[in-house]
Amino acid sequence: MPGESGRRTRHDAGASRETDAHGHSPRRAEPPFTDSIFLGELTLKYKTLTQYLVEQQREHKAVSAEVRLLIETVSRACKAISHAVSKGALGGVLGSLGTENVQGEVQKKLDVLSNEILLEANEWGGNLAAMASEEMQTIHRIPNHYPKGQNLLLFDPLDGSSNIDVNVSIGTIFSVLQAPAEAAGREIAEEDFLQPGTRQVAAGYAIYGPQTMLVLTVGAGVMGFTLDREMGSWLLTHENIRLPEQTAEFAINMSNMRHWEAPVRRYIDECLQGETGPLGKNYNMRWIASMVADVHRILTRGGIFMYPRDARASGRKGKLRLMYEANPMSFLVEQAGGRAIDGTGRILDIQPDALHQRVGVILGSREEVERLQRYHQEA
Ligand code: AHM
Ligand code: MG
Repeated sequence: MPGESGRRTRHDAGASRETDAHGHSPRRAEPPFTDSIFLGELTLKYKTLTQYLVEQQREHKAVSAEVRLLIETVSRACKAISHAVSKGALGGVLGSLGTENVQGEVQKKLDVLSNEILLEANEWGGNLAAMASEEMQTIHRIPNHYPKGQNLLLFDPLDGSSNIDVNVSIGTIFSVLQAPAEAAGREIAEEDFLQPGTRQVAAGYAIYGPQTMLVLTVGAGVMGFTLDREMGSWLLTHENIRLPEQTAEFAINMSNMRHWEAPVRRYIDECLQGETGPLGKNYNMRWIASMVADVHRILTRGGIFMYPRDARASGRKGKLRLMYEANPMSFLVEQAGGRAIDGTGRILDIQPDALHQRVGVILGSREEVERLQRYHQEA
């Protein structure tokens, strides 16, 4: 069988070999199928991120030219972060820096490096008004010597960074908003970022795991691109990711159980009762402690992820940050057919009051999230 594109693939190699009258192959060997031919096939077989974005801009009007270029720049920065992450000890990038970020968390060398990579890559492109990051106290305006655009970029440069040194999947999360009309002609302020998640024009994450992937939405479904490391291209390998409506797999940090609110306790208690309990099925549990990896699993095979608010003073509003963790992930999950709530309400509807605001997060397969929402309403 020739390859789909009509070109030959590795698999074709034996099929076309001529035989002599005795059924033996002639001594002249076929030219070997080199890696470059094979990789060429790969790039032809899959759509690239650039092709996908150009189509979304031209045919579906789902992205503006500015946002398209912005996503391409973010994705290029993610390639550089992926490279640094994969070097590990050899790159001298493991370990802590001895500093704390605005949340009082110890910064890893790779947290800071990833933040710098994203800032540098995005400063000069002319499509941004300002950026905000988990690793920076306040917003980063585009310096005056660069042209400015209409968009606001928010990111968690390296989420799950407690997992860096133990070689577990981590990732970059990003969200794109537009500067409000009233900001035209003046300096962008932190308040201009305080928009509900429903206003996001794009969101996504890059996951640095056994494969490096970029999972993206521009409001037209969720697309997964795998990084072809040899060619340096993002290839569309997971088109229109959909989340199963039901699940029997939950993700939560069980060590916080004594602090949970009653509705979360009730739900987990019911899951643990298995098929003889009220939910009538046996549940499995997974907790990677890396939101990108947990959400990626859920987008791939369903499930429910919870980092709920709890009774601790520190947990009262949840652990995860609304603007650059919960909102982009909720946008992706909803675009894939799932749900995302803070307990009683939809995360994307929350009007933020601070850049680094925390929020309870419950997201994933529709039926389970709706069940938890009912439990919160009944409590
Ligand atoms: P980070 O942004 O400082 O890495 O914190 C966020 C991470 C999430 O990726 C993950 O879901 C959660 O923290 C894990 O927290 P815990 O260690 O309490 O289980
Ligand atoms: Mg984070």
